[in-house]
Amino acid sequence: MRTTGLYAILDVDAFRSRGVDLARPSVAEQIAEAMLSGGATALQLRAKHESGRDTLALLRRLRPVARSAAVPFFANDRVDLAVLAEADGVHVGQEDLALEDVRRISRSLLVGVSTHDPVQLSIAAAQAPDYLAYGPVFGTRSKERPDPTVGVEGVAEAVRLVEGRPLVVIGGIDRESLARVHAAGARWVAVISDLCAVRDGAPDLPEIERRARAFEAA
Ligand code: 3NM
Repeated sequence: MRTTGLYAILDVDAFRSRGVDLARPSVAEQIAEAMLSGGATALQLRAKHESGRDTLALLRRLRPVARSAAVPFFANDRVDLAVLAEADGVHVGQEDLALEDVRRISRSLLVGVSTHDPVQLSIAAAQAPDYLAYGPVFGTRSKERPDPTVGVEGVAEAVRLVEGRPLVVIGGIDRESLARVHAAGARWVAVISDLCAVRDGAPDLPEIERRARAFEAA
């Protein structure tokens, strides 16, 4: 797994709030293709308010898209859905299953763990998940009840703490702030909002690809 560049998150609510319904035929697939054509090194489906059944259907639609691009595909929160959809991995938060329990369910899934302060990060790092996530770096509107922002100083601290383990930083990162995040030592950034280009009620696919490339090329 390449752990640099852009970790693209396709978020159902973020597109919905911009008037785009990912359940419509081909829409989710086209957005994912645009993100991957732009060079994203990982793809996650995030569906915080969909039913398990609807989320699984979306995961199954996106599974082949990520596979064609040979990019690891992650489900969010739900280990059961990751297994059923044959995703490559699952991203778990502090209130989801613990890493050791995810591994009891599946030995082969890649596992990423969300952390939000140095203590959580150190504890998670000691368990050696496939990657660690840290944030929010900046203010974000994509998460309900986000933890306090860690800022670029927090990114630099996280880079030191993980001692070379794969780290993705997240939260309010956009094309403008990217350089500061890189300067703090981060090499892999996860993004929702700044990839959500929508025009006339439809995803602006060339723009999504262009934005993904901007993160990837930086
Ligand atoms: N997790 P945007 S911040 C999903 O702090 C998520 O762990 C966070 O979206 C964390 O790029 C966040 O729109 C939202 O800010 C990221």
